[in-house]
Amino acid sequence: MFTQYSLPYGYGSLEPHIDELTMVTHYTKHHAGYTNNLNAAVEKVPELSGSSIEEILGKLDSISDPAIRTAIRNNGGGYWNHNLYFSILSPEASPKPSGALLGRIDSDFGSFDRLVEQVSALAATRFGSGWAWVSVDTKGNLTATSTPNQDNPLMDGSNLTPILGIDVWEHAYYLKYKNLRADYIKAFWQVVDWNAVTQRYEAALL
Ligand code: MN3
Repeated sequence: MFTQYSLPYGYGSLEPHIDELTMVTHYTKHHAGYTNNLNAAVEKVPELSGSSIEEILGKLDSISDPAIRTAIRNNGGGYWNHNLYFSILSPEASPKPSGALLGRIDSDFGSFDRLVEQVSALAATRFGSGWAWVSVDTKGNLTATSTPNQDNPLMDGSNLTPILGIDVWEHAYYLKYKNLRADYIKAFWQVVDWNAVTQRYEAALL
């Protein structure tokens, strides 16, 4: 049984950057739905029992039934992606990254501001629904990419592990920002918990 990440902050605590109704709907409807649908689909594939979600997303091709494979891709992606998204947000003002992560950002992007620019551009130009990511490879190199739907870099055999993700599905911002996705992207950076991102960066290198 896969369970949703438990929010350590209130639904309204990211206001005014991310509004309460969006958070309630996003977490209790969308994320809960992906989680329930993932569990229902995985139950139909005995070979997957005991596998972690990361293992499952890394071997989608091993699922022979195409309908179940699609259900696990979409809902397993939705489950994992939102666990990441909600866990790297925080109402507390968080200092920008420092230490080894900042060094990597400087060498791979040029500067922290350049990272924000590049990821924002990927998020803004993702056509339709999807995500923009900052991922780390097994050597600690950082890369910014974007994927459609609920896909993520764990699915593509690239050895990239996302440590930050921006959800640019309309359900993530439309109640407050309507068609102004760029405004939501700017607001997103105001509530990123860089301590959580740093922990994910360090964990990926272990
Ligand atoms: Mn979403």
